[in-house]
Amino acid sequence: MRDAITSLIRNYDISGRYLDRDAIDLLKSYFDSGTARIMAAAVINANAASIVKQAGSQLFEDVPELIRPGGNAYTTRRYAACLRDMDYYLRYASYALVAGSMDVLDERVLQGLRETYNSLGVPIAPTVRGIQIMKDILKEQVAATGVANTAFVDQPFDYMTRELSERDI
Ligand SMILES: CCC1=C(C)/C(=C/C2=NC(=C\c3[nH]c(/C=C4\NC(=O)[C@H](C)[C@H]4CC)c(C)c3CCC(=O)O)/C(CCC(=O)O)=C2C)NC1=O
Repeated sequence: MRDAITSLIRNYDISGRYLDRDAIDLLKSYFDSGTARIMAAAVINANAASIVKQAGSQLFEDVPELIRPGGNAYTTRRYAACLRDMDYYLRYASYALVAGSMDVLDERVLQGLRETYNSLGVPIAPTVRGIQIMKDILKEQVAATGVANTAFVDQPFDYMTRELSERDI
């Protein structure tokens, strides 16, 4: 599992280079955005349960057949599994935000996930929708703390969305 710094150092070490202009620019942007990324992690930590709950309610309102008989989130067990998955996505998004790298998502979340979902009949499209709803809720909350540009918050959520919906296995 790598963060932005360890990935950078690794790449430079492999080719035996000193940290050049590009490396310095990358480092600067990583540290300049540090406070905002930490703020996002703090917001997630303080509000995770309510973000998941709110996003779940919104998702089931938008796609009510999920919780009707025959729906994948029907029965208490599967409903709980669905919210637990949303919680995983949110928690790992907070790690990726702090790391400034999506590596943790590849390694801990996305590997084999599509196969698991396909074999259990967990529908991808509404899962992606749930991830996007959490993103929107989080962005509003991060903005409310005074962070001017919340675009960086998109990254892990969009990454998981993309990998879940497009990767061909
Ligand atoms: C940390 C990384 C990680 C992830 C991501 C993860 C996902 C994950 N979700 C699962 C199940 C599940 N996931 C869902 C999710 C949903 N169903 C819906 O209709 C909705 C669209 C969606 C919620 C948004 C459901 C309902 C199940 C249970 C399916 C079943 O057992 O029939 C399973 C099968 C095993 C289990 O039930 O625990 C895994 C491995 N596990 C992990 O360790």
